[in-house]
Amino acid sequence: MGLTECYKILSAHLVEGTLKAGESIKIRIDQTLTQDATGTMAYLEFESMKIDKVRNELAVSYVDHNTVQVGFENADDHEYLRTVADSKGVIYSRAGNGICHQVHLERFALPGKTLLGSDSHTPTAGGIGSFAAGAGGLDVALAMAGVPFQIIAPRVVGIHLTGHLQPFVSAKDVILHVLSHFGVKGNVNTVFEYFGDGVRTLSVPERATIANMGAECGVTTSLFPSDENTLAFLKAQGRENGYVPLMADADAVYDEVFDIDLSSLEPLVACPHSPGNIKKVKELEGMAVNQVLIGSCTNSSYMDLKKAAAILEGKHIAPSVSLGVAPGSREVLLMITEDGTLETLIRAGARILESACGFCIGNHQSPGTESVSLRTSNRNFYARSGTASANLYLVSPETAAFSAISGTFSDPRKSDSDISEIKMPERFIIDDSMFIMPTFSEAIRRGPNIGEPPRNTPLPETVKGHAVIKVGEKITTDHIMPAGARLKYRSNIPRYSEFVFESVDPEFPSHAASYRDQGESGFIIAGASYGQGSSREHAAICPMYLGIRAVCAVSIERIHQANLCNFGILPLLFKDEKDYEKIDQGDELELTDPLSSVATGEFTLHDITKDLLIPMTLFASEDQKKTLLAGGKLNEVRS
Ligand code: MIC
Ligand code: SF4
Repeated sequence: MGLTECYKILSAHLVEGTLKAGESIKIRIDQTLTQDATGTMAYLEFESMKIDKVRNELAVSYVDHNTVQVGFENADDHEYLRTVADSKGVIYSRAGNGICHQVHLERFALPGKTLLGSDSHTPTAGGIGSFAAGAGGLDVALAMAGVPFQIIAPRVVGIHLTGHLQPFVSAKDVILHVLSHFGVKGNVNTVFEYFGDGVRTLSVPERATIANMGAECGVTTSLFPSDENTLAFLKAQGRENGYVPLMADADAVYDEVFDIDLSSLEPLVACPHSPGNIKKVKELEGMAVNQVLIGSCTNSSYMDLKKAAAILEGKHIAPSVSLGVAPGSREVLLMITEDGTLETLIRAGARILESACGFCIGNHQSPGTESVSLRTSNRNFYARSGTASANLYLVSPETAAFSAISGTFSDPRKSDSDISEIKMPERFIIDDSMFIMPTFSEAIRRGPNIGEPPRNTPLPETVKGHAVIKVGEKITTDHIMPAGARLKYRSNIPRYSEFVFESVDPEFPSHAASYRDQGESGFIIAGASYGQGSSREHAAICPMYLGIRAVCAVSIERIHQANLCNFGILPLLFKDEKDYEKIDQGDELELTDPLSSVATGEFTLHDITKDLLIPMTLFASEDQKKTLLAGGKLNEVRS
């Protein structure tokens, strides 16, 4: 039986375990990337391992999330990241060089390689044929230390593409269509692998858009074949030496196949407050739009901006609309400057924003009260924009640009512009001067906001306390640990912990801390798909700091589950989902004999208030069980 592309890459990197869907395996990681918001913790953790320099093939540290610099914290973090990169052998991508995933795709990602990044959109590099996964900072730090990465060998869903996209229908519409079918939960330990004739009609940046938002389905990664288009992209980046052809065998068998006829797709939109809430643009036509933002690691490539500019050319945005454009990288910015696209955008009324995450993470450009914001980014979670009452809609650059002109939701197929000639250039402008190569000569500099990552205590004999919070399903890491204005505290756990569950229950930090200070263990009770969204390990570290010892949920997403284990928080699943209903916030809870329960994986949760015994399953691999007993990976690697 032939192999899928996914299993070809995994078997070339397998270090431990059997390559069979559902089995726990360990793989060698070739490349790593970090970004500044998760990177400071990752490098502090790496430093605590007392290793002189990184041991994987390539490690890159990007600065793209916290570039607002209100106050000293961001700049101090950048300086720490620059100096620690220099001393540990990491390439440093300075602020201004662009968004990690866009820049990595342009300058480093290669077919057949494994890439681990401390950001959930690392799978963007699947567009070029890398097996690229997101992880918490500690797992990336370990990969930099040369430690193999543990995953569950995935089931592979083949997404069979035929036909070709119609004018004004875009790669974003492909992934929104995938989201409408697979949804945002229930896809853990799965890889989406694209194949079929339709693949050849998509350029690498278009494939990257599709792979990027596979993260919203919760899959481990998404993969495209490496073919003549991959070679063309690598040539245009002056990197054709790294090309290897790679695809599934003709007789490869997928666990499931989903067919998409690209010719039949039409412009789609993800409606508030979930990327899985999909409608057709034409269903919303006429609805007033207040803000349009084009950018983010999903849709900020050169062709994305060229297409948006072609639609805007000779026109002006509606008076009621604010249009912002953030080129994904300095390369994209140089390209659009040279060929006049930038001027077209400016003349149409666009506000040119920094090549960074910016609006996508709620760092700026918060929309007005109850306003409608159209964005080309990938997440429209509640309150992520910084304005809780705003409604965020995720669309393609074509839909965004065309709607900005009329000030209402508009189907771009009605545009009179011609975008059919916009193709990938044969050569991009290559200027690597914003990468700093390590010299191993700098002393590491730490500002006052930068503190040690806290350690948990080993799992105690008694885990007894209260249900500090009870939340529903699809709780994202943005609900748990807000970003935006709070991002600047990423390197300061005590301060950042004051904002845990800020948009859900602002009293949570004080309640949790007061239980903790009385010597109790805190519990979080949650519905399905807890911890979806980002890789931020702070969504585990900060609750841990506040005394949380167990998350009892209907289901937990992959990266968050790993982060919980890494910091010694027990991820427990209800054996019978209906038991979730029986526990109330504030109930007194105890885990019966936690130490021996870790070994068996079978726990009993005693709801003392209701006098109920609830069976739970520990959601952890054998290695993770050891980590949980030790109270987290930092205790393991330091001992
Ligand atoms: C995101 O898009 O949510 C982020 C911000 O890039 C996160 C990482 C973080 O929280 O720092 C992610 O996707 O992992
Ligand atoms: Fe940055 Fe947004 Fe991409 Fe996250 S999703 S890496 S915040 S651009």
